[in-house]
Amino acid sequence: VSYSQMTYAQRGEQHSHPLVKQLFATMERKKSNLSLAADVSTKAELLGLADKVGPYVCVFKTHVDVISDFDSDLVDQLAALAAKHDFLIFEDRKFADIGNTVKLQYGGGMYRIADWAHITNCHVIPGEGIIQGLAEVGMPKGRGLLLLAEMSSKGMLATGAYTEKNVDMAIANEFVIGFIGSRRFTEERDLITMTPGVGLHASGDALGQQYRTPEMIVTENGSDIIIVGRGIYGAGKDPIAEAQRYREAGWNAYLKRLAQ
Ligand code: 5IU
Repeated sequence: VSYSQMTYAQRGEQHSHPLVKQLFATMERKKSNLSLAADVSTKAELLGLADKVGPYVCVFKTHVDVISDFDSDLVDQLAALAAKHDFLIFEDRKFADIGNTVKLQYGGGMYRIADWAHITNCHVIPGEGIIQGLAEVGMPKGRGLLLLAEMSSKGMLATGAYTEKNVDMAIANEFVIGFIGSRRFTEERDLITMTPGVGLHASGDALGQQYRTPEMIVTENGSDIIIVGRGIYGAGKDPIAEAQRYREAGWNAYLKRLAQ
């Protein structure tokens, strides 16, 4: 039986990676396969969103390098909110350099991403060394890595053989817990998929973003987690109401998949 036909709870019970076990358990407890993409530019906005929307998400996705007043207190407070509201933190860093350099970028610098982000991601354009470099820092800390097998934007180049290479590398590397992409890619190791570019109404933006519905992504394509940003906190929106709405849409799409 395909993982797409199993409940998140069942998959959590039999998963070999402790972080993914924790993720599936959180998803089941909160009945949420929703991740918030918090692309906001101040510490106050980021923490405000995490506190408001935290109860409805399983993963809180950050771009810490867009925060103008970043400091170490921000990550302490974010970690406290993650504990309070029961979510994991995903720094969408999209590493893309050689193994030795990404080690420094992941573990050090001013952000010290590996110290607080449960999940991060990388492009495999440099070859497998990037995974090995990140794993040297992240594995001892119990972190997990997603590979960028596809992107959501118009004209993106991660297709065909390149996407397939991502799948091969994910299967072969214990540190990899899954993919960013639009669908389930493999039945090996229960590698998960998280999907950005999800919206209930909008079809895209002026800079190439393309949106698909939770039903297309979760029910039809077998993805595990929807990532939603401006659909929740965009201009004129009530983030709590929208987070509830997206949580329900994502969860119903998952229940519909199980019932297929
Ligand atoms: N994001 C994408 N597409 C991708 C990848 C990441 O949109 O292929 I990889 C990020 C960018 C942003 C979020 O942080 O996901 C989507 O935000 P909106 O829902 O506001 O478009």
